[in-house]
Amino acid sequence: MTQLTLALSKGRILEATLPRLAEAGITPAIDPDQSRELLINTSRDDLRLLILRATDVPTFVAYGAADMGVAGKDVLLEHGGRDLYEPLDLGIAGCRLVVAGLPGALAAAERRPLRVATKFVGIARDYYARQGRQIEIIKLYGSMELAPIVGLADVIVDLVDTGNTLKANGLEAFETIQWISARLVVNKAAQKLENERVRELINAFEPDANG
Ligand code: PRT
Ligand code: MG
Repeated sequence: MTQLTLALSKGRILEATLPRLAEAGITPAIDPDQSRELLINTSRDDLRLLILRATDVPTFVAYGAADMGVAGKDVLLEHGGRDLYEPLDLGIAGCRLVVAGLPGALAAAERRPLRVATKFVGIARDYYARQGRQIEIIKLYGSMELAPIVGLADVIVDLVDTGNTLKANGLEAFETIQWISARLVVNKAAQKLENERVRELINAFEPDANG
């Protein structure tokens, strides 16, 4: 029997996903957090895990290099979600995508294009295009919170959970673009060709399915 491959990322997604899998009787052969191995077998002979960078999960699943994956809705929106089914909202790793900045930042930029620093370039462009607001995007890969403080941007588009990071940097959230949670995604071909096993795994992920 061919193995099904489930793509996960270290950090929040793995932390929230492993307990779900454990409830369904699926445990990794080695602890992904303690290991540098990126391909990990599980207690089920027909299922293995791929440990990826969070932003790469939809790419591996879309190309069929993984049959299924768990990724944040933010990552899926930014990827575009083509060639992916999204059958299940896992309700884990929850947060909000927000526009944030120093107090008064929006008013200060009212008469010119808004300078937006973010790693979510696609999401930010869509959001402001829908409002007909002119913007200038500054693509960053991390530490977005710094951008308004050092005058690199008027606002950031970033994820917020507790709000502690914004607060610690003197920023406030102005607008919520979208509520975010982690989703199970499935490769379209795998959904057809491996329908039974894929459905079984989707069921295993449903919180109520395991009693
Ligand atoms: O970290 P890396 O660059 O490798 O990749 P990644 O940031 O994409 O991965 P990871 O594991 O950090 O996040 C995976 C997914 O978790 C994201 O795609 C989101 O869907 C989800 N998630 C949930 C979050 C948060 N909550 C969150 N708080 N992702 C990031 N954050 C950041 C936030 O931007 C802030 O900088 O965590 C920091 C703390 O947030 P506060 O508001 O609690 O202070
Ligand atoms: Mg991170």
